[in-house]
Amino acid sequence: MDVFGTMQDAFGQGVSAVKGAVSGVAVENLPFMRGFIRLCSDGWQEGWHERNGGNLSYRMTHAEVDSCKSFFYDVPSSWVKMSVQAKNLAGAYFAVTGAGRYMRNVQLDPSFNVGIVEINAAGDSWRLVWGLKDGGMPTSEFASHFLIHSVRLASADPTHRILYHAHPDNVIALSKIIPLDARIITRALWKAHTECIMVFPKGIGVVPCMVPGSMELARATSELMKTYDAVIWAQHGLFASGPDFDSTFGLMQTVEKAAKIHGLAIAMNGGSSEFANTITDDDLRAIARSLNLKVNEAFLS
Ligand code: 2HA
Ligand code: ZN
Repeated sequence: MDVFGTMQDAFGQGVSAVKGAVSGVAVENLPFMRGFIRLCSDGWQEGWHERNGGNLSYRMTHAEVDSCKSFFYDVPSSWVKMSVQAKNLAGAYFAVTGAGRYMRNVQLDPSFNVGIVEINAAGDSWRLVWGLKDGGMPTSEFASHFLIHSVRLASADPTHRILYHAHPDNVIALSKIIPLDARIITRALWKAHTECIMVFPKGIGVVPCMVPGSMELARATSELMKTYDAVIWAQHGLFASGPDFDSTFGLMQTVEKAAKIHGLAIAMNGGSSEFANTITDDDLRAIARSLNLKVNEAFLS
């Protein structure tokens, strides 16, 4: 499905060149964009972003929008209607990686690989106001990002401004060998490493293999992101949210590391997941108690 509907006409109006002499700190050097760029580079270094794999979006604050405005295009792109609507994102601005653009290149040329889009008053269309030079548009997963930002803001956690999608090897491998059940996967990951229950006490959701960029995937993920801070896309990767770039990247890395440890332990154990030693449910409860964590009790035995 074409999420963006009228895409072909979207840039009919053309996009003006970036403004010339302007005062203030360039968009690329503002703290939020530096954090954005660093996460893209770190994800690339981890090997999670082959080719144009993965994407990132950030819901900007009013102050950040104000500090960028003098750098916005004189003539933004035309409005592009989406197949989704979120009234609570009306007037929001997002920094977002571009469809078909590479995480590997973000640091070298932020304004080519990243854009800032504004959402209209109806909450159903976007237009490009900065970056994504040469006719770029937001990631093919923008429908997922958009719906999940809406869910996070409305109920799950309004402090979560960042959504990050990556293709970490061990998470994808894990999704080939384990039942696609949130409780089973969460327990395997919690028991891989004592850190895990501290980092994702609500657990990890999972959706079966679905068409990348599809509305089906966007809707299924946004439903699960009412409950979880991270959702595995089986055979594809991981979607994670967080309040800042460090914790969002850290969540991605922690889940991936746990999946790796789980797989390594199975390999060391001759293919069996009946381990000689493991983290028991009592151990998990003790960790949760010591840190006053609000753990998903349904995932404990
Ligand atoms: O951005 O990762 O899921 C490319 C993808 C699609
Ligand atoms: Zn992907």
